[in-house]
Amino acid sequence: MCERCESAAAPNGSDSPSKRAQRPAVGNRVTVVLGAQWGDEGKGKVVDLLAQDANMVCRCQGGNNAGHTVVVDSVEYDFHLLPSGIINPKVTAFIGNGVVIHLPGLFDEAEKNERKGKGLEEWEKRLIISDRAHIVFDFHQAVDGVQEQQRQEQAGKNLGTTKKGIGPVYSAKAARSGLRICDLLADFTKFSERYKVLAQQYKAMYPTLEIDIEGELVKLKDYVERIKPMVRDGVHYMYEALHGPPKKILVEGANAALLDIDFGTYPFVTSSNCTVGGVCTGLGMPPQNVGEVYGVVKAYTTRVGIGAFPSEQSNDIGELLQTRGKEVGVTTGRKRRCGWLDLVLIKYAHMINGFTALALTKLDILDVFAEIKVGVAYKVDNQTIPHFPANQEVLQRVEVEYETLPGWNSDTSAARSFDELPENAQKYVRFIEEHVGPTFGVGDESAACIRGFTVTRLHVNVFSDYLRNLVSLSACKQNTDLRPVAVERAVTPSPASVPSVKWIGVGKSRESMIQLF
Ligand code: 2SA
Ligand code: GDP
Ligand code: MG
Repeated sequence: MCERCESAAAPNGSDSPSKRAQRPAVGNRVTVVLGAQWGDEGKGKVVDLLAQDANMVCRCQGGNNAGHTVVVDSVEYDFHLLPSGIINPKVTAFIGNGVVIHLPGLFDEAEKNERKGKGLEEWEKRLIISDRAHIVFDFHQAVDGVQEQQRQEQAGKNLGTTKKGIGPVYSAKAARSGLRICDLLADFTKFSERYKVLAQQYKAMYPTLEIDIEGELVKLKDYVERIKPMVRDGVHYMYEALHGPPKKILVEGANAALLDIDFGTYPFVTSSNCTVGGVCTGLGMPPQNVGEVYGVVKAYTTRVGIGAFPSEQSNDIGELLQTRGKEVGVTTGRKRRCGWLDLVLIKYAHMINGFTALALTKLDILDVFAEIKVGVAYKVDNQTIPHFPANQEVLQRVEVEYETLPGWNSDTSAARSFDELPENAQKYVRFIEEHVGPTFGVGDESAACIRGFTVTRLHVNVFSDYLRNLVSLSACKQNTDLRPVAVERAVTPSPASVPSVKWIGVGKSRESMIQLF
């Protein structure tokens, strides 16, 4: 068995069984759920579903800027810092070192979700917090607001942050002036000194900022005893979870690929790595323990906040998506901007994350459209561009090339199997699946004969035969160095590179998720 992908063969086919037996066991693998667009794809719902038989659910990055909605038995839960899987009373929830924690926010959220009518049970006994996680203070949130105001005044536009202190606290972490949970629980006098220095630094930078230092310290001290039983050395805790008895471990990504600090639409991004790398750095675990990586894809695109959005529909279509999809921010109540599904950005997210499967949500929102457009390529100055642009001015200028698919004009919300979906809805799903595989990029000359093709699991065999013929018939005439073997390697993607849709959402509840085998 290949240990990474659990397929029958090792990736390069070179490991003998005896060699493999000598290697230490990798341990449990985590299943990761990541947003493939600009967030709010329905990650919370997917995590809740997968958490039905999970032992542990983790958050690895972000803070209470995230908003994950889960509906169980018609009761709606909103999570921001707590992993959504915590609804399952058998699950242990772990908040890793990569998360930034606003303690009042954490307790408020938990208490809201356990109040009468909601069923969050005994969360305090089931929540584990890494001692290396950074603390968001009230002044970080205030600074977030001041920075947004300054951006507006100085540059004529802000970033549209959630004002939850995310940028300031990750900046302090990088500047090495931040304070962590382990500092709060150690010597409170030393913690207070460092808190005062940090507060003074911010006051020097933002003279209008008011911080009640002594009052805040009293409140923080109150949290020490409350959180002490939950705090562990996160690395050790994770190591034991991975190497102890078999466990089903889930990781819930917050925000999404296009909001990632490195790969997102910078500077209109959040301040953490919302892509797969953030799982290892945010939990303290090796990459070989990453198993399935689900990319959650909304059947159309939304974005909350400022920044380029190539497939945005600032018209009746966008309005209809917004109202039907009830596209309103869970944390801030802002209206989400809406547009057609953009496969260029899903492919880009897949290149970074290596999705092993997709969960497609909110297909039901498209039920009323006579025809549905899907973005399949970007043009700049009338030239198709082969990659997702890094520069925001360029991204603002891209023209999206769409394919138009027929709608299904009927209610899908009662469908519980793929066969029960209208034919055009099935085609829409297959269209997405077929277009998320990578576009080939082998050497320049050879790329000339295959540029523009996308290979999917469905056509990989046919296509590689076709390419071999094509290469031997024409391209090789021009380039004697182009050997079919090189092309063959290029057109045989690993299973991880061609994700299939495993779940389709046609409603808010768990039951409305259709599983595809
Ligand atoms: P921040 O607050 O510094 O992380 O904001 C930076 C950008 O990241 C975007 N962002 C989000 N986008 C979608 N959903 C988010 N969570 C909430 C939700 C958002 C809400 O689930 O609805 O309630 O408005 C989220 N969090 C951050 C943000 O819009 C900025 O563009
Ligand atoms: P997350 O941040 O990715 O967890 O997503 P949010 O919870 O912020 O936003 C997704 C919204 O869509 C929530 O209100 C969900 O209840 C809702 N939702 C999720 N999946 C579906 C679906 O398949 N159909 C419909 N109609 N709503 C859905
Ligand atoms: Mg959300």
